[in-house]
Amino acid sequence: MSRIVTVAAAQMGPIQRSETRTDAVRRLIQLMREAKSMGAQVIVYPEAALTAFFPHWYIADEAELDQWFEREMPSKETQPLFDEARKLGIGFHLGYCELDFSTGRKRRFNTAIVVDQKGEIVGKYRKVHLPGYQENRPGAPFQNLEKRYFEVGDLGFRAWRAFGGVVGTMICNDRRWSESYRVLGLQDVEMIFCGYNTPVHHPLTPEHDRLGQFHNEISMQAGAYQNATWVIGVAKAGVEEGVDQIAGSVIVAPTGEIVARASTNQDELVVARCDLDLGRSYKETTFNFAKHRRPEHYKMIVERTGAIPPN
Ligand code: CDV
Repeated sequence: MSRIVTVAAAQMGPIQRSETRTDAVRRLIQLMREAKSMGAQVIVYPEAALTAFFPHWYIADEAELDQWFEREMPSKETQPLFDEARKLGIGFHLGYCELDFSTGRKRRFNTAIVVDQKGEIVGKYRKVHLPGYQENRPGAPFQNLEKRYFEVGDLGFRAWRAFGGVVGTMICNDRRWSESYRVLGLQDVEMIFCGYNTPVHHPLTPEHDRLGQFHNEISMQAGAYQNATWVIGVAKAGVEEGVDQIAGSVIVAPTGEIVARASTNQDELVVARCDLDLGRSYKETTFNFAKHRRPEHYKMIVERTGAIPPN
């Protein structure tokens, strides 16, 4: 018997600086209601879905910086999203920026949570591959200060049981690194949620600009195929605070094929019926890790060739 999960990738148009959390949550609820009416069991929102992507500008004042982060989840402003999910019986994935005090010191993370159809948080992930740099670069058309504003995630790539299958998350730049998928693949993941904020223009490497959409798709298609998993890639798109961001949200099957794709750079739902068993034949044959992926072979190659083993 097949296990079908109907998924809505909720691409968002820009969120401007002046928009409040309440404004953003109102938009998210609107998308959630539409997704439900289209039969979705889970809706996937992008990275940092509650605010403008503030790493694109320099914030010197610590108190001002902290205002872009959530101290609790759910909070007064985000509780209505959880309530609506419970009422509609729909799960969701939400990216947001997290202020954490659990270790006795202030830490900031770029975070995503998975919430089930009862409105309960079943999984939390903190972004590992932080792009950009730490120091402000005056004169740049926009900044990329994720390394300044966030710590490297400390929760690892984890998969959880939800929606009748095994789901995992990664965030934006993580999707370009094969190990993000493989660590989830080794946990038998069946569906990966990935939100992104990706500028069209790369100030340091403008020669990459024309390839933005190609690199977006090739990364997620390869990750999906090589780990026999669905990948749901969801953009925050359009011109946000002067930064044009790619759109192109996609739903990628375990075959590596794109089965649905956004056609605008605005709020838009991309919906697909995803059979979680579609990856099974790949997991049992070509990508049967237990059968074909033998760490002792890597060791032998290192010994024979004198290659430097990884740390
Ligand atoms: N938010 C991101 O992680 N963005 C990066 C950009 C800066 C290249 C990305 O990989 O899409």
